[in-house]
Amino acid sequence: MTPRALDRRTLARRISAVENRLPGSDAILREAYGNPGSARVIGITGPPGAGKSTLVDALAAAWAIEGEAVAILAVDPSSPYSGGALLGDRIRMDRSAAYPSIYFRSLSSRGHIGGLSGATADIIPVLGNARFTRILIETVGAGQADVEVMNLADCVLVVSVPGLGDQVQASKAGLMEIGDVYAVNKGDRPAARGTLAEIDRALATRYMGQSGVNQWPQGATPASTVRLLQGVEALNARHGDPSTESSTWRPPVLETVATTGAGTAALVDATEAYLQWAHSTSRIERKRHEHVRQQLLRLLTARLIEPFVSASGGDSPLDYSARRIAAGLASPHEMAEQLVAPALRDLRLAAGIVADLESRAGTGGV
Ligand SMILES: Nc1nc2c(ncn2[C@@H]2O[C@H](COP(=O)(O)OP(=O)(O)OP(=O)(O)O)[C@@H](O)[C@H]2O)c(=O)[nH]1
Ligand SMILES: [Mg+2]
Repeated sequence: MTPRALDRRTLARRISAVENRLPGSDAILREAYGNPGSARVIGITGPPGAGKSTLVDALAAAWAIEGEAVAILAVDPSSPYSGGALLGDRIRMDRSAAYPSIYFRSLSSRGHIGGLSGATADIIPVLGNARFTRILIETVGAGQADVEVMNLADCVLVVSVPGLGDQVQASKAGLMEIGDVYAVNKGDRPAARGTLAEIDRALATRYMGQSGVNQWPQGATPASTVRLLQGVEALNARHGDPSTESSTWRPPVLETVATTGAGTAALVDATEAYLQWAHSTSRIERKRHEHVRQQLLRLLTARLIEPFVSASGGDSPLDYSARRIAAGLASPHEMAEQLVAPALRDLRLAAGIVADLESRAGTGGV
């Protein structure tokens, strides 16, 4: 299925409007959030040069052949000056370029109040609303912005490569916590098997005695891999706690050669299996609700704090208050109370706010 009668130019204009909060973007978002379609979001992350773009290209083509309408979002958290890298991505997208149902878009703007992840969060429903069924998001596996973007995905695919060495892999421990499916790319290199076994062992340590709903085989558990498994809570949040939940997903580890496409069919299957499971256990639904809550919280925080930090001419209320604290006139706690008390009164930020919103909705106010 090709996207709804929304031509590429209209879609690009909508995304730019949302990305940069241009006039009209709220109308676009209202429609998109209310009618987000049935898209599944797949995040692809991993170290620089692992072959993520090549793999995304192969995966997009594989999904397109199966009749999916695929959107690719290349997100660059590192800097807005990355024209070179993104141009490189375009050049490597030569397989997917053959399919009219594949749409490519890069994103490096910081014009959005929620930063890169805020912009990505808004663009996902816009793509879903345009009837894309698979949205692939590529980021470079480095830093908090990357993790935030990956949090928006229904399924996170971590791409690793042979030969990075135990040290480097360990320093990328963050990546070992966020994957739903692991791919060891560059399987044509001799060291690929070793890397695959290492990741598998690391996961086996975590899932000891638990086969997982998908029954992936487990290996031994050498102590050296334990350090890869810090941040147990983050892992549990994604996969369910193996010790308490009756239904657990044990992330599979697969070998690929992105340049030839070898292993990509199995990777598509594993991803689809995860998505099926996450849907059937309502994880996708719960996570999406949580995303919107988090986004609202970010926007509320930014809006409510703004009057305190902005200064028209002289001191901001925050600077003024800091000076009063330094002069011994109030404790920080007392100062915060004083600052917020009138705002709370005015905004009626108390019980009853939902009733107020509902009554306004009833009269067409919201
Ligand atoms: N030998 C081999 N080379 C590969 C494979 N997959 C990708 N490459 C090559 O690895 C290089 C990097 O590939 P990219 O797809 O740009 O990797 P990336 O992870 O997107 O890179 P960044 O976005 O810059 O982090 C390119 O020269 C690819 O042709 C593979 O399976 N085997
Ligand atoms: Mg890339």
